[in-house]
Amino acid sequence: MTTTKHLLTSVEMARFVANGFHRMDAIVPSDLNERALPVFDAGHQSLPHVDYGTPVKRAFPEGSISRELVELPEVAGALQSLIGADPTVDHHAIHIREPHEGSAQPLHGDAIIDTRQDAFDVQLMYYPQEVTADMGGTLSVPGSHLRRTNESDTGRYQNLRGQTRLTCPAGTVVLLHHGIWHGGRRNDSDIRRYMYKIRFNPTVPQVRTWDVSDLDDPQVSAELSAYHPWSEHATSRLEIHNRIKVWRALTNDPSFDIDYWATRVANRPGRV
Ligand SMILES: O=C(O)CCC(=O)C(=O)O
Repeated sequence: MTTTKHLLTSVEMARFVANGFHRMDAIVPSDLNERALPVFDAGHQSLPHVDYGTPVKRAFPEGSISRELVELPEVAGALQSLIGADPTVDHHAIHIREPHEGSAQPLHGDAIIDTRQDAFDVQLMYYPQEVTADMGGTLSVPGSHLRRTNESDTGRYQNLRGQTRLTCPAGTVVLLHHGIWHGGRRNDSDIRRYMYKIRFNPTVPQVRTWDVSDLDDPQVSAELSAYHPWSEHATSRLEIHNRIKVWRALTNDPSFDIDYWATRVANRPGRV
């Protein structure tokens, strides 16, 4: 991943920290989408086996769909911004929602409780075909990623205010924080729906890995202060507090704050 041309801005990074995802519609060229469809149709065995923690270039040979996907300038730039240079591949998989399959996947996060506040994995989701409302697009809950849960503990929630069910044009890529609550919806259409997921682990500190020239833009704090409708107004402050901690880590600025919240609760006069 060599590009520096398509790095995210600080405002976009702050939006990711608040929402837990970065969406890029129709950025994959149609010839790559067309090549991907029969490969994905053949299922998981059509993917090369990748050991946990394999560097991207070793995991995905030159000319492979995966390599071309991650080297698209918009994808490479967004990945570099979110996870830093030279991430490793944790795992990759093809997710298929069968036509009229009759059930949805329960809401879940792809991890046991993960308490990291100064690092996160990025999950890439790639949709090679148009996903319409009845095709069981991926449901996700914006802003849920910093609410620590244990894998499928959220499975009993059927619907949450503010959830989004993905519909998108062919060639859409979404990059997600590993903690986001999500699940494949029921496919009520006649069409098989494909999603290819790659999980990346950082190998460098995730500090100022994006285009920081707008770091002082007041819109950064505005993005980090977003409220999501799934939690009460007061509880939403906990998420903003969590985001302040993530932003401090990402910018290596322990003094960053919004409305003095983190400074106030860390105040211990006289203690080292
Ligand atoms: O099929 C989908 O849309 C989501 C599947 C998924 O992300 C999962 O199984 O963890």
